[in-house]
Amino acid sequence: MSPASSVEISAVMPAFNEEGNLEQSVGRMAAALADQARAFEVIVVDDGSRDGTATLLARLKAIHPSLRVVRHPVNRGYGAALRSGFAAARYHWIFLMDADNQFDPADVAVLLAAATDADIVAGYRQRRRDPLPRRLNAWAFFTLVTILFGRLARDVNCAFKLIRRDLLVRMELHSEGALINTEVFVLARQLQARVVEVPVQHYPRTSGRQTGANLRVVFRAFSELLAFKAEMRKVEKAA
Ligand SMILES: Nc1nc2c(ncn2[C@@H]2O[C@H](COP(=O)(O)OP(=O)(O)O)[C@@H](O)[C@H]2O)c(=O)[nH]1
Ligand SMILES: [Mg+2]
Repeated sequence: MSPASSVEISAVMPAFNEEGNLEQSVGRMAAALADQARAFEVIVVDDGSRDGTATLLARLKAIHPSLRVVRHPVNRGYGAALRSGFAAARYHWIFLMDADNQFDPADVAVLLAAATDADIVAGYRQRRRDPLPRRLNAWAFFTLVTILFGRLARDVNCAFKLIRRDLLVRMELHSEGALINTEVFVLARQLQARVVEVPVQHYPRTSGRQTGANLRVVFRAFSELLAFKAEMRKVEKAA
């Protein structure tokens, strides 16, 4: 038994049109958690996928009893998907990982090794394996977030982190889109949560399409960001 095997983990994996990735990412996640956790569930949030994702997930449920599927009838966005996954989660730790095989779920061991005195263990990508336009866009967003909110984390949008569920339930999260990670860190700071950061490996996407640099996604993230900043100003003034 590994030293981490007393933990209970709900993995939350957002998926939009990931039929080429889910068999592998769900299989690897279930295997990693069977190895590392005393109890676990794998929650995939199918955010209105229009490819074969829903059919594939139904088939995977027969193979992996730990798999639970939450489905949005229409696509709502990354933040909405995470919030649905968080709401469905039952265990002590929530383990966020994207469904696109850009992370290795076995690296959860690296997060767990740092989890004892933490409320959030946030991975940061040592070397980000994304195309240049995606990295530039991420840099611009990260810079703006840092100007508006100060330093939150080394890699705010890294989709590989452990969050205590009892912390998450105290957060009123509203993001529908990619702002969700910023919202989590800002509220974590308000709640004086303990955040620990650890380096993790990142891999190129080999199947399906990245949407993280779509203009619609980017525009929504920026408009949510400005609205959230205005909201936080009001909260600070009232305090
Ligand atoms: N729920 C939801 N998930 C999405 C959406 N777009 C992408 N995803 C998922 O979010 C993860 C990251 O998406 P990706 O396009 O690879 O973004 P990037 O890695 O940040 O550039 C993947 O697991 C996608 O399936 C969306 O509109 N809704
Ligand atoms: Mg990705």
